[in-house]
This record gives sequence, C-alpha cells and structure tokens, in this order.
Amino acid sequence: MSSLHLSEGSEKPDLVEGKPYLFSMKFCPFAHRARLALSYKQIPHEIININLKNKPKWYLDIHPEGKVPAFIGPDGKVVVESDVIVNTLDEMYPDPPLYNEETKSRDLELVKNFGKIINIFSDCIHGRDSRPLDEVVAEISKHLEQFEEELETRGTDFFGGDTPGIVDIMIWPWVERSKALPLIYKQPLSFEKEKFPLIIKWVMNMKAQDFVIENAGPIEKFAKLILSMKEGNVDFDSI
Ligand SMILES: N[C@@H](CCC(=O)N[C@@H](CS)C(=O)NCC(=O)O)C(=O)O
Repeated sequence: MSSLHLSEGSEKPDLVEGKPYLFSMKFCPFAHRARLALSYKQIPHEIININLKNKPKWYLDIHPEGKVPAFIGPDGKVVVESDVIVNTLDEMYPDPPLYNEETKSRDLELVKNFGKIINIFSDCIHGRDSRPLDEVVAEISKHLEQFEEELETRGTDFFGGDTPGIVDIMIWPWVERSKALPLIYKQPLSFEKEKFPLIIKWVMNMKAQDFVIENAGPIEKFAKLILSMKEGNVDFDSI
C-alpha cells in the first residue's frame, strides 16, 4: 500500500478482511508507539498514512476525531488511542510479552508519569511554551530522574528487563525526538548527561534493537515538519 499520506478526495483503500491495519502519520509519536509494538511483536500489517492537515472524509468513519493512530485488528474492530492500541496488541499477540507481573503496576505508573514529559515536549514544539530551551530541558530532566532511578532499582538493560517492555515502547518516540529540540529552537541543547548514565546506556541499547531501527525517523525531518507546521505549509510527503 502507498506510503503517501492520503488526503480529502482520496479513495478509501480496500481493506482486506482479517488483515490488521494501522492508520498513521509518518512523524506522529503516538502512532510511533503502535508501529514499535507491531514491529517488536512481528505482527504482519499494513500502514495507511493519513494527511492530518487535509483528512479524507472516509477516515472520519473510522476515527470520528480524525486522529492517528487507529488500528483495525483481524477481528475488524477499530481501536484508537496509542496506549489502548499497544495494550490490545499485547493481548492479541502475547509473544513477546510487554509486561511481567512483578513490575506491571509500576510500569503503568511510569507510563502515566511520562505523560508530563509528553505535555512539556508538545507545548514547546508547538510554541505554547515561551520559556528558553534550557528551562524546558531542566523541567524535563526533573521528571526524567525517576526513570534513571527506576533503571538503577531494576538493574536491567531495559525497563522491561533483559528485553524491552511496555515502558520502553511507550516512552521511546519522545526520547528519539528529543534530539530535534535544538533544531527547532535553533539553539544548542544542554543536558546534564552525568546525571543520567543509565538512561544514556538505555538509549544505546534501544537504538541497537531491530524494531527501533526499522521505525526510526530522521530527526531533521521531524524538526522540518514542526517548523513547516508553524509556517502553516505542511506537506507530509515531501519532508
Ligand atoms: N491521545 C492520542 C493522541 C493522538 C494524537 O494527538 N495524534 C495527533 C498526531 S501526532 C493527531 O492525530 N492530530 C490530528 C488532530 O488532532 O486532528 C493517542 O495517544 O493516540
């Protein structure tokens, strides 16, 4: 299926019964969560990219809010919201598992707490936070401390243990995109690396994973998308 982002006026793709589909946008961090889970679990699927600035009408029948990601499972049911999609994938395709019983409740807490970082990140890239980059990074670092401490407590390469799990997948898209901040702000990023040795090691471990490599997006392109959104002339396909 075409990787171009389908717009208003496009034909609705023929969906084959029993086949899983992910409605995505190449640069969306929430859709990235679902793509990571699909790749990690090696679930055969098709991706249909949606032009979020000029949405096809037929897409609103699938997801009335017109957001991505949306997932259509082999049962034909539509699932929306990245966390629900990833959890649904884990139930439908349990191997490899994203949770282990001992850490499940703490994992859910960590994913929820990471939401604060997502909000800060989103406010600053979309120009809703006028603070200088250093201040933003300092606040993000404060929220990141519990993740460093958690890796120390767990003593493992990943939050999931010896292999990635739910926390690794749910937070990775923003960690990968953090390198775009200096490009968006056109300022150097000063991050107190010495405070986060385990997070830095975790980033290296994640970057070496096949499913992370398969879904990695060039950071320059993400920065270009954000800057073009600010100018109001986004073309998802030519970035
Ligand atoms: N809470 C949703 C957020 C999804 C979301 O905000 N996606 C953005 C793209 S990154 C979107 O679809 N924006 C288009 C719109 O809001 O109309 C999730 O976790 O899936």
